[in-house]
Amino acid sequence: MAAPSLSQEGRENQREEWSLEDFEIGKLIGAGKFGKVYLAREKESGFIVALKIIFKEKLDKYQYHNHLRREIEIQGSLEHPNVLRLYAWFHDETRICLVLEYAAGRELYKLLQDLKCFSEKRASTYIASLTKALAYLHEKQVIHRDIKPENLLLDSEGRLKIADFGWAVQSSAKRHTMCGTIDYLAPEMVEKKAHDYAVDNWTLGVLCYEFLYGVPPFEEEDQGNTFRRIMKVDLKFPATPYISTEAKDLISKLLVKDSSQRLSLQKILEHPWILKHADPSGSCNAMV
Ligand code: N15
Repeated sequence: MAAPSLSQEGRENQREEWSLEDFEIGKLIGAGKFGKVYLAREKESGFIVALKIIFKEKLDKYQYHNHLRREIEIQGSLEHPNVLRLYAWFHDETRICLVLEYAAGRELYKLLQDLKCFSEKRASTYIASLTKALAYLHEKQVIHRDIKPENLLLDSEGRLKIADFGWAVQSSAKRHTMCGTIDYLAPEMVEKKAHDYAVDNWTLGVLCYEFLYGVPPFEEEDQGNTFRRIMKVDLKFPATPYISTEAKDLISKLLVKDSSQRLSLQKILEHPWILKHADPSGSCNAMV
């Protein structure tokens, strides 16, 4: 379904176009450091959205204005079936409101918790969708850098949506900043070295492993041990569950220390495991 009344018609105008009055606010569906996310309905069209309400006071406290502006600029310019849309934004005296796409399915990490691990069909379908989303983002000079199950949502048809751009940066050159939790981070990130697009390819390898085995590959109680295992690329494939050789081949070609030697996004989409199992429509029934 399209969102005609929320379409992007010159972002400059959106400040005047929308206000909280235009929405019926429903249940709380998410909460973060800076604000809360509600299910909401645009009164005139009946269109369902996720409305994120951020208090300016909180932004002041954490000096977060520039960060938010950059995120809005990035996310507002993106339009891809596997990237959660930002339809519009507006603000009043005290609040900034983001009108985001509502993903009616489930949060992917909860689905993974319930199922323990995914079938090769489900895992490969999600990895293919993520790869397509990342190819689009990289084309737009965006390195996501914080892909993890917590940032992935499913829509009503079971299609995956990348939903959080909390750490995304628009990159022209290699960056030196450190961020995020370490399980999903490439060696060059945990070492705080310069990094580029290939950090997202590494993360695809981590996610592919976690989807199939139920735990990320370098998980340890102690972060120091995780760090050492990432640096050594200490990759082990347990005997159970049974996982195909092709899946392990793909994971092994993504979890490569030398970032220039990791499989490219295009090659991931052409990999035998993806070709054999992934649903081309990107849909996977999440109502389990
Ligand atoms: C500045 C902005 C443009 C980028 C900042 N990042 C975000 O605003 C990303 N963000 C997305 N923050 C919150 C959300 C968000 C959108 C959170 C939850 C949902 C959402 N759309 N749909 C959901 C959602 N659907 C659910 C279904 C079942 C259970 C929980 C659900 N949450």
